[in-house]
Amino acid sequence: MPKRFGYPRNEASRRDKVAQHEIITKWGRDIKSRNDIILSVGLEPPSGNAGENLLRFSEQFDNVLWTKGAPTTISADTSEVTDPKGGNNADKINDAGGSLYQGSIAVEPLTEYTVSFYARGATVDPAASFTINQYDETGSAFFGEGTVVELTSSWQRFTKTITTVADQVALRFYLNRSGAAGDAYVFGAQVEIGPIATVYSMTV
Ligand SMILES: [Ca+2]
Repeated sequence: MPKRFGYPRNEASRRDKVAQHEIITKWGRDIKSRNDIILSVGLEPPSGNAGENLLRFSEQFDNVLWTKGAPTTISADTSEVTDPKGGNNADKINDAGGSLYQGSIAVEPLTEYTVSFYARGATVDPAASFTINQYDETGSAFFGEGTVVELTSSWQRFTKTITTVADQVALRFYLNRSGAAGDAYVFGAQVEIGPIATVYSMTV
């Protein structure tokens, strides 16, 4: 039976987590009543309920903490598109194929985490796509099913909930573009504990 949350031992912190869990759970039910799938597109949570974003450099995919698998290269802060927050902080992923990941995300075994990111294609036809992979860095292995998301010429927020495997203490946020076509734009990646994506929280 997967744990939904690993509560810290500190009592004040535990109470905060419980309160946050109640908010998140309520919002999660609202989503699931409309859209009972692990992948949600274009849904934004109510503001002010941000979970902790476990990623670093959440909108700086050019940073060395993001590994670029060939032939992927990044054009940072492109002026070709306006990012979902109205700025020019979105990054362009050049070329189809390749991969983009950030590793060493500390997690607890058998616990739900939700990954999310904003993306859009540079062209609609052929549509660009990503596969959201599940990767256990502790055991150096993919697990479970990857989820393919199709991009359009508009920004969408994609989310996927992953339950870590036994003994797993490190996860990768892992996007694969194998078989994809076209360039793509990305922004605002997040990994957080729990079964839903809360409001995006930028990290450096
Ligand atoms: Ca950027």
